[in-house]
Amino acid sequence: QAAFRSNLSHLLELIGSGKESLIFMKRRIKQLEAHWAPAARRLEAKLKGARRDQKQILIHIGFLTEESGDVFSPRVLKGGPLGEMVQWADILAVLFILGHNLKITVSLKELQRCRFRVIDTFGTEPAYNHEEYATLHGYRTNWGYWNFNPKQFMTMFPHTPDNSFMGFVSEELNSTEKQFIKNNKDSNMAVVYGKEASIWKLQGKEKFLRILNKYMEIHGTVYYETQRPPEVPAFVKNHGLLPQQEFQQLLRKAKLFIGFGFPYEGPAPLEAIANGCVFLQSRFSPPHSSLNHEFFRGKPTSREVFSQHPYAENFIGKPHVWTVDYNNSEEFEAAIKAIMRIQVDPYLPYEYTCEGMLERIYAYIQHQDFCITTESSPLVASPQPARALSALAPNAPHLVWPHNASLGSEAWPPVHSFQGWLAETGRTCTDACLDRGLICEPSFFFFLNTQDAFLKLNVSCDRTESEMNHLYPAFAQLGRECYLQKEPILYSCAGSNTKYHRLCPCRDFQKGQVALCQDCL
Ligand code: U2F
Repeated sequence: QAAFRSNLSHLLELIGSGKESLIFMKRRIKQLEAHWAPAARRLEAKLKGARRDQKQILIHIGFLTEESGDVFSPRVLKGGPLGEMVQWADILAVLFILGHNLKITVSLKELQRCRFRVIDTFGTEPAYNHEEYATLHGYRTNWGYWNFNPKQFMTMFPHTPDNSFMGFVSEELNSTEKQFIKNNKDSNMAVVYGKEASIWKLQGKEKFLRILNKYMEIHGTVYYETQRPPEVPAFVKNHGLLPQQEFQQLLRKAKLFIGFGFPYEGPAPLEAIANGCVFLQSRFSPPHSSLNHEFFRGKPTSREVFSQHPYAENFIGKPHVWTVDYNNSEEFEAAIKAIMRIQVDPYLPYEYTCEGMLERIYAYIQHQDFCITTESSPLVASPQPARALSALAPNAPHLVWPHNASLGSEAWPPVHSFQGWLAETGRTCTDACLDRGLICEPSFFFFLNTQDAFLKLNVSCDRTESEMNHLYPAFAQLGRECYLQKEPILYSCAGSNTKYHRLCPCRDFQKGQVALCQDCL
């Protein structure tokens, strides 16, 4: 039986020391200890004494091993990426607080065969995960092709629902702190996102920096070596790389946190928004992806990134997040002026609070089981057609689980959260579900991969084939052909083709906790 823990000293001992990266992680864990404890108490109360087994968990911090070259540790104090360490520190804290038995290794020699969960910042889409398919169809990269259940990959943001969203946390403020911050904002102060001097070399930034400087004092936290002058324009007040705690203090004063387009999808914008800043970022047109951008090249995803921080844009949005075209000076200037006039409250999505992360990881440990497949679960009913209430397609048929059906299984997520929809051509299942206020749920593809499902969705097929294709099950209007999926680990929320209407499994989700359905705890 696992028991919640509130004192993290033993965890700090387990982590060991020596590397700058480990020191950074330990400092973060210590700083957040006071935030984790009340969050754990709230979750414990919510779970009402539900039995939880204590797991033996081997945590292998692969990117910090000597065998992998450990490019991160030497750059911790030099403006290199910290996002990964933020996340690992929080994962360690969560697993320890939930009461599991941890062994932590940073050496390949200590890695053992076990039931894997892979911490995978940007995600791995199913087409890249299936070795044979990836090799045959040009999806083979340096990563991926491990033939895992795609839910075994755990990401930093909810990128593709094919993977599990792991996340990290940001400090949550109480109402007194929020009020204090609001009263003490300096509406002329902007902080630039980025710790490495290279971001100041990004093309075209002079124009918008000049505009910004007309209205605001610009601050930076860019690393520099004392013997060399900082490589930032003279009008920028550069504080140098700050310890996390001091960086938060700076954000508390600032009105604006401004991104220059890099780094992609890091923790800092969430921290800025949590501290009452507005985050201003550039729209990418055309979108960046592994097809056209060096940073994403070779990453096992085809995801198109439409701004520096898509999560901030899509899950938070205005008034906290403004995404504008930086090449359009008028649009940029109008945004700055508007931002200076508005008052915004500090905001942190629930899934990035300590309680939200504890709750999500608790649910994964309790319910995710990669040793059984949906195919073998003893379900005794099938989804039924229903009339849609969706504003998108008021009369479109879709599938739901009949309420009174006896299910004979403890499927997770529970099957009554399922809805099956036929997507418009060229639409991914991720988007088709979002269009209907739902989230794609790959474990439910199984219900749609039958001739009966096509029929119930009012699709009449002249011919049906079963093939390996990450877009299947799908329907091609031309030739009225229906395609079934032959390989279950290829089921994919990601991916589209103008030729196909994809059959999409969706589910409901909790507001602020997209990883969990309404009844998922
Ligand atoms: C992301 O990594 P980064 O490290 O570039 O991400 P940031 O958003 O800059 O934030 C990482 C942490 O750095 C901290 C801040 C954040 O929690 O509190 N920090 C700091 O301690 N001192 C400072 O002066 C400024 C910030 C992403 F997370 C990675 O996955 C990617 O590999 C990388 C490249 O896209 O971007």
